[in-house]
Amino acid sequence: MGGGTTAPAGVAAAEEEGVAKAVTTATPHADIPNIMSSLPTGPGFPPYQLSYYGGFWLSGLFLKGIAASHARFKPRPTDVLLTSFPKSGTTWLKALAFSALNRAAHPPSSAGHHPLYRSSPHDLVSFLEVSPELIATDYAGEDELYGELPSPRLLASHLPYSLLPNGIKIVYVCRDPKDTLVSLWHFHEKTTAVLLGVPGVAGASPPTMPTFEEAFELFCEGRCISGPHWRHALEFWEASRRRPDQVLFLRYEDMLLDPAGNLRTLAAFMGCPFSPEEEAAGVVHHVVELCSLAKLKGLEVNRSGSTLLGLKNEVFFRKGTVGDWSSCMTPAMAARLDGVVKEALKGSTLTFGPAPVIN
Ligand code: PAP
Repeated sequence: MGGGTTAPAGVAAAEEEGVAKAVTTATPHADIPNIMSSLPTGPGFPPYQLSYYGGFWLSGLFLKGIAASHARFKPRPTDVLLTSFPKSGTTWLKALAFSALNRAAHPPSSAGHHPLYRSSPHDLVSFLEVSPELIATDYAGEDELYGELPSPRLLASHLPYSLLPNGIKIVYVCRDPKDTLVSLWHFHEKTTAVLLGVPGVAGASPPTMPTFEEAFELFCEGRCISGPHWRHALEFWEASRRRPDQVLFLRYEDMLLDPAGNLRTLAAFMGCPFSPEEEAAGVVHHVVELCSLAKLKGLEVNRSGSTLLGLKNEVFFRKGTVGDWSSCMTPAMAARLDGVVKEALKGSTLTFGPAPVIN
């Protein structure tokens, strides 16, 4: 990793230990299951068992998922991995990428016949590191992960860049950390009880949901799932600068401002640019419309169905706006978090929010 990755206050000691423990073996991260119980842990948000590994706070499922994906996932040149810090626009990105990639078989204008009418975006695009199958087998086994999926495969991940298998084309969606935290807060208000029932999520002591103020403090310390947020984003940002053909960096705020433009960029990056004929036929706008928050939120499957880990589909669709942080944070809290981020990103060119305009 490059500049700006200084550990925020409160994690420095744990970082040293956690980084030291991210040892390399023949298969990278193969030793995770053996060292999991000795990794640094402590309070975090959400109140799962979070352990510090490779510079990040990760749940037990994510840790096992790292080991399994390095050992059992065989990247193909046509794979695309949709990546994000949780609550940054993953569901939307999954819907857009799935619809763009599969538009020949499933025209976005086919209304009721499109797979998005029957399945949540999370059921159409699986997470690399967490799946009902992996949980059911407690991540044991040697079968190739997702080997049965036809190419081109579309998968997703909340893992940090440095802990992902190499050789996969990546799309990252980034969101302002203040809005991300508020989204994470609302999501976990609704889902923590269910998620704590999933084997391997809760720690030894009975966890309690923190207040927003407590969650805020933990987030500022980087002690949240996949945190620190800004370190997660920075790794992908730097990778996208080094290898723009391999890593596409999108911003949730830009996607809201210009969904069609960002969809065109996404499709071109995935190797399926929209043709002039498709442009003329309005296909781009059909995809944007189909994947809009209002559309997906209103579909019966997302109002009544449930998905990954038994969560209701509806919990993935809320306001979808910029600046909702002000509903939970005081201006002083916002300034404090902005300050933490600014300090951590010193020396890097990453900023949050819409992409800066370059004259
Ligand atoms: P995940 O990490 O659990 O998959 P993710 O989809 O990344 O969640 O984030 C959810 C956020 O995306 C929610 O934001 P909010 O809480 O601030 O409202 C959700 O409303 C928003 N979202 C979901 N689908 C869409 C969409 N189609 N368009 C825009 N925003 C969306």
